[in-house]
Amino acid sequence: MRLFTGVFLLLAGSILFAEPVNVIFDSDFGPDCDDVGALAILHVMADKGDVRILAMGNSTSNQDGPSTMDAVNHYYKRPDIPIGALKGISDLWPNANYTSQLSSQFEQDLGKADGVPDVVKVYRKVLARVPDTSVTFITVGFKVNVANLLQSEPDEFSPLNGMDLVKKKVKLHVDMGGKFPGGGLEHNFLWAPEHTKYLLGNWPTPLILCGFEVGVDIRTGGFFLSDAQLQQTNPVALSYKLWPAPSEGNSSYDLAASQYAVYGLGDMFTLSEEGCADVDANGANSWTTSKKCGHWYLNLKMSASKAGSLFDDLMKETPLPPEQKPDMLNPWPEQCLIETSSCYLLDTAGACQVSDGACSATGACIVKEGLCYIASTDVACSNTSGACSFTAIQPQLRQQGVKVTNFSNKIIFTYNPTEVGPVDMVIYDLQGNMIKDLGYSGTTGTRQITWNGRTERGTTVSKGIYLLLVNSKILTKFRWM
Ligand SMILES: [Ca+2]
Repeated sequence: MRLFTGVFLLLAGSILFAEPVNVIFDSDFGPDCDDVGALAILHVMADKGDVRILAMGNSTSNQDGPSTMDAVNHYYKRPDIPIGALKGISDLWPNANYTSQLSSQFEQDLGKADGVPDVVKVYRKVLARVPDTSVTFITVGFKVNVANLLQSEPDEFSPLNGMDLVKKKVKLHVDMGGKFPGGGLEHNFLWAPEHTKYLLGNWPTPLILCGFEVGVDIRTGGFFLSDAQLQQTNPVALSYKLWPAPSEGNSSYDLAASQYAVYGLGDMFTLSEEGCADVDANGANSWTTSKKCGHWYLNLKMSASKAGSLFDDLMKETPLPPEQKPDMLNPWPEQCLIETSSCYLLDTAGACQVSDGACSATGACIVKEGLCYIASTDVACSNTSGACSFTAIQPQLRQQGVKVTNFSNKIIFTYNPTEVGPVDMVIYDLQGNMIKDLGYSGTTGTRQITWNGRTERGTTVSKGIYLLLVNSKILTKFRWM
């Protein structure tokens, strides 16, 4: 059984959030129009200052899915929200009734999904720069993206793998899928069932499941169907027309999940006791209360008609102009840039950790004349004043790093191995030619190794970029001046 500190506080109803809830919205644009409705109400909640939409991704293979999201974001005057596309799978609901028309009729600037960034990269980049345990994931489609995120490797955005990055940055996952408590086949779980199983078996934060039964009778968007004028100006209205939603309104599975993610239980939901959801090879789900694995499911407490009216009221709101939007002030400004002589490079992509005593950060960086410049977009800053406050360095990563100090006629590498034994330390040029063997054998502890810029034969190297391999891993890339 996994233990979650403070989980009961987290799950308690009627929480008044002083700060907007930071969400990443993962959705299957195409198979239903309630995804469009869910994104619409999230935008309206953002206009009220209750949520901040950090990023979103599409979990279908639909080429127009991401740009349809972008069209909705443009309509709500948040055209710059990062959007990612599913990569590597071409047959997961590639067709839909509304995406192609919305994408062509309304303003968007993404184009086809093939040209849209990989959703896993988009999520990793955003997660790397936000404060710890500050993000709520909303997954209202297939589970491919979140499962792939969990299994992602360290990259230019974070030295953490996907599991550790999610553990560090995400506080809660609200997932629309499955049927509870009886179980059965449900759309979001049964497509790509192996990804569903991976998510349910491995997600490291509390997972709140909003099952089929919660939203099926909450009917919304019926008012869009008879308003031809609105369908010309509002992509949400047109999606309900083209889907087509039934005249009594469309089921609101994804709107219900989004409502919970932002407002908690409120007077709309109650929560099951903790249990464990699973799926079989066909994606049919089951629910076991005797096992505790950090899963809970929602029950609809309010009448479906009242919930539907509340959602319809949100979808009828006119988008606020940008200057009136309370969420538009970026709480993690990109102008944060620190210059420091203490630079611990982790890989050739430039991921590094830096510290100047007051601040520290992890992210992509550039080494120039012995100083380390960290790319601002990868820094977690907790205020808007321009002063940076960074997440703490992880000591074990720092210990394994190499410090580079560059002088005019020599370079000093400071290495702090965590294990006793030989240290292979070799300099290569970018063509892969070995330049100098600096290896040594010794105990743990800080060791400084000086290189005078000469090859094994004693000739001076030309100016340029070189690589330092330590124990078969490229630990730093540096410039001989
Ligand atoms: Ca959906």
